[in-house]
Amino acid sequence: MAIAERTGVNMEMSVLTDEQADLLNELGHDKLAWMLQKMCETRYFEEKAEDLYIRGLVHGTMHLSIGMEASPVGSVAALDPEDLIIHHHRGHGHSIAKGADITLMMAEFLGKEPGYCRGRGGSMHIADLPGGNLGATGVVASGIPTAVGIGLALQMQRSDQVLLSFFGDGATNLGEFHESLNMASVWGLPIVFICDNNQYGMSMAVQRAMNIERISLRAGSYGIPGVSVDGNDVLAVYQAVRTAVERGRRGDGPSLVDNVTYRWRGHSKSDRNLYRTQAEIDNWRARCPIVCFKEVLVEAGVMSADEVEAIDLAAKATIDRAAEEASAMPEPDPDNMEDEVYAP
Ligand SMILES: Cc1ncc(C[n+]2csc(CCOP(=O)(O)OP(=O)(O)O)c2C)c(N)n1
Ligand SMILES: [Mg+2]
Repeated sequence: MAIAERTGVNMEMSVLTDEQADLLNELGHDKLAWMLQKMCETRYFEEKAEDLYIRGLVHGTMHLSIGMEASPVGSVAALDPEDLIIHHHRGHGHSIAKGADITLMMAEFLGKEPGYCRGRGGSMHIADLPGGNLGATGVVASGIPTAVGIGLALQMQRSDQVLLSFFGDGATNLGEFHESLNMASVWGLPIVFICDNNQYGMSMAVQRAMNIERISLRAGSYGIPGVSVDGNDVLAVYQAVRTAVERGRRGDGPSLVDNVTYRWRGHSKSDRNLYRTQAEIDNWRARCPIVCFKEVLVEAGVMSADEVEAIDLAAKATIDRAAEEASAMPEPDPDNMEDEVYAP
């Protein structure tokens, strides 16, 4: 089945529209270069993490977002630096886009003492409070009510900050999602609820778990705007999230943005991909968000093909260097390894 027919979202990205051209002008060269850099860093970070895992250097599991990079990067690109994010178990791209130190992320991954959570949290718990990244939990949907609490605090403080609350498609079937959107709507909180819709919750296809065509339709129940966009098109994501961020900053309340995308890898490291076909995976791999963005940038004359590849190579070098530095960092000491694991 064609992707557009299956998802109800127009995903033709090959021709540069007038709207895309205006958006490219508005964003400008440096911001677009930053977006490409963050997408490439996310891709290479996860490829490196997977490699380290296969070599037995990472303990526990991990959830890779390879193929989904446009969703976190396009979303965070719509924020001002002082704005906030709270994300979920598939959150490497969110952390990288929000400016996390990649060496410290890699150190956390490898269980090293200088890591973001002193090596005690691992892949799912990369938080960077000074950078406005309020972290994630592995409990599906539990970040969404937390976002409502943060949004309420921002409102009570009369802050100009906006919060992005990220979650997966599966999370939108939990009660927390519905209660949170209702409460955020009633209170008019400055939150953008963003679904990184990779179309599966573990092995459950999104269409089998709901009887509506698009997740964004759920916004109607709570009287807030909802939109589903091509989540492999970083410009489309940026545009939708920017509109929602502006609404939040004006004090007009929350919105829901559904970024329809796809994860190329399995759910986590124990996945055997028995619930989907190779043809389906190949179909989405052919629409790589990074390749598509590079094509748009070159086609629009924003950058030469050489510049695009230089950004890609620099991102790869950043990740290789981060992995090397993190590998040499010390592990927690047996005497202190329970620090910060239990509440005092
Ligand atoms: C409350 C809760 N139920 C079940 C799980 C097990 N679990 C971990 S990830 C996941 C799928 C979540 O799907 P989705 O929200 O679409 O996020 P994705 O993994 O696709 O990024 C499940 C069921 C959990 N961690 N927490
Ligand atoms: Mg999912």
